[in-house]
Amino acid sequence: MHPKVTQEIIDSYNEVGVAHVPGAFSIEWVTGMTKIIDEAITGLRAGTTEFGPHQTQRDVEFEDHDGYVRLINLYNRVPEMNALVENCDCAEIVADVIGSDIMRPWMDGTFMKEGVAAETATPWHNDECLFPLSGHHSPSMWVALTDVSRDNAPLKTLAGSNKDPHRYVSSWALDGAEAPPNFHPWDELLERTAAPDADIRVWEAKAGDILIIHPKTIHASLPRTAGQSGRRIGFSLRWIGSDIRYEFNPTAKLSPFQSSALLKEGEPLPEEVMPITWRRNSDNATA
Ligand SMILES: O=C(O)CCC(=O)C(=O)O
Repeated sequence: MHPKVTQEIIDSYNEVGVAHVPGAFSIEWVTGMTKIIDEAITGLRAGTTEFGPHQTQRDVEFEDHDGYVRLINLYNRVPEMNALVENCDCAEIVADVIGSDIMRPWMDGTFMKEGVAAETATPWHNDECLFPLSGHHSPSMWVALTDVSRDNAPLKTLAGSNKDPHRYVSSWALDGAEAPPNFHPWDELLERTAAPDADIRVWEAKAGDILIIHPKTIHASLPRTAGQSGRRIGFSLRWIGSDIRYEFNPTAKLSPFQSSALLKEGEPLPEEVMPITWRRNSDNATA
């Protein structure tokens, strides 16, 4: 087992749907990742950087308003970002927490918050509802790239939602798609988070900490209310582990790839488009 992973951390993942691994990344790593993200955002804001369509990778999405930057799918377009992740031991940390024997990085999101507008809050959702996948090994590895105190837009989660037997029809679902019978309405998800007895946990973090979030865990963020200048940056990388299979989801907008031609129902995702970057072996065995 990786030395930063304890049984208590694994139990937290299984019980409440989030594992907090303090100090998973060094400050040098955090500084390097922040620089890459800053360069991309500066270029996108100035119009000097463009990420055009890609043969296999999904489009880069960039939203920038009300003090909230949402930048999706940068990971596979920026080799330096890829190298930073591959040359550290985060895949092993996540694998040990979720109990996977292989790991493949999938899609990423950067969530940067500046100012104190109410819009700096991320709305309640879970990630799984948009995935055309079955299995549990598709967590988010959310990295705090700044300190994230209570007034700096920490993540909040509905404890235990990771154990939901059902899925939800996302508010971003494809229009008009007929959901399978085990999908529940989105309003139910929102009602659960607003219930007086909802077990809501708030996850403050230090720069370099990671939160490993189960794909079913219902989560959101508080708004940024910090009086000081500065910002809050979370970088979230979704991983695919051993138990994930392709499962057609008529409501899903998120294909793992730009083209679905290579995906086969009930089968693991093909390695030629989503390589396995970490495997359990005798050096990193969990026993
Ligand atoms: O950092 C945030 O505010 C949102 C992160 C998030 O919702 C996610 O990674 O799915």
